[in-house]
Amino acid sequence: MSGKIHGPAAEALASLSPDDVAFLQSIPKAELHAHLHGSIPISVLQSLARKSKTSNAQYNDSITKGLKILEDGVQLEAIDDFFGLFPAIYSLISNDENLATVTEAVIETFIGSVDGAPPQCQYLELRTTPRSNRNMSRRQYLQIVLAVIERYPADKVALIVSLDWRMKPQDALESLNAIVNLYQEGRRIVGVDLCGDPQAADVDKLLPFLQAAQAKGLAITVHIAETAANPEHETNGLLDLPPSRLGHATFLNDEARARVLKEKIPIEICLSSNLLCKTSSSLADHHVLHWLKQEDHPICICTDDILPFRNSLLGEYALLLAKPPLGLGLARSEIERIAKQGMESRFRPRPPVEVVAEQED
Ligand code: 6MZ
Repeated sequence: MSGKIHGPAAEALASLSPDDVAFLQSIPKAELHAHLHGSIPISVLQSLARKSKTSNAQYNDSITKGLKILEDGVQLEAIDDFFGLFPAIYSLISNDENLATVTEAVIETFIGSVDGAPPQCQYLELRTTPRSNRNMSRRQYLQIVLAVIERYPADKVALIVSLDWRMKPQDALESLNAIVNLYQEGRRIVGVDLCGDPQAADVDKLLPFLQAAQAKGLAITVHIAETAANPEHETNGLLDLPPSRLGHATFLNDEARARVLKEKIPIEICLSSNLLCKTSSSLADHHVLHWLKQEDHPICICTDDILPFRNSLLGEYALLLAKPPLGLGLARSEIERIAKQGMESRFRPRPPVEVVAEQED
């Protein structure tokens, strides 16, 4: 099944000359904001669906319907519609074998050479939310994902673990314990994220878990001000952490923007995602333009969810280079600078907290 990209990124890419495409392929890039279950190649999901259809009594029409929407490319009225796409995906990936299969497929999509093309990026920080089900605990979920990630060199792939706004405190605690224990065992977790449906946001509920992870030495990135409805006190509470990076940051007010600028917090920019979820009305209105006007404020260009958005990291960079209105028409030197900022915004693996042995006299 076709892995071709669609939407604004595809249009921007198609408008470039072969020399421009070769230029974009040649610059070292980091993908720092990609959700595992949102990044599964459609062909892999379809193959899991075929397997499940013949062997799994729980296969149902809503999965077929969900897959069809993903195959055709999503048409969203608003970001609220986006989160309803995931139950069909999750229902196909509830055992260790399928979870390992999709993890490998996503890593290969980003850092492997697909159809002979150069890799999308040189470094991938993949993020996922640990989910428990009758087949696995949250810790086991993370162990399966980490086992695949750790087959690759440490300078190529690392894991960010997401907490979800919809988690109950008990679920967040279970996730936190699994994250911290695995991190202290030296597993390749570099950071913790906060994501999920912004409508379910409750900063007071989840902030203590982020603070606890941070106190153990983990870097924090948060989906912040993703919609106009995210309240000021939530944004301020998250900025108080302070996070090491911000996801989206679409609706920061002037005060918050000034703080982010002063603290030089890198922003993960997901152009296609914002356009398709309609949190940005056009590229000409996109908040990336604000950050590009600031003196060297670090941003990184990311895909978010290539499965529903049918984009690619190369396509996201094409949105920077293509001439308006298809792209922002930035100079090559500026795009090189942005890509370098992305590489510099990586979370470095930190040494796990040492257990100090008692000295013998
Ligand atoms: C907020 C998002 C997201 O974690 O199950 N997710 N959360 N905003 C977004 N931008 C539009 N895109 C994805 O990957 C899928 C999960 O990531 C979060 C959602 O909670 C989604 O269920 P994992 O691997």
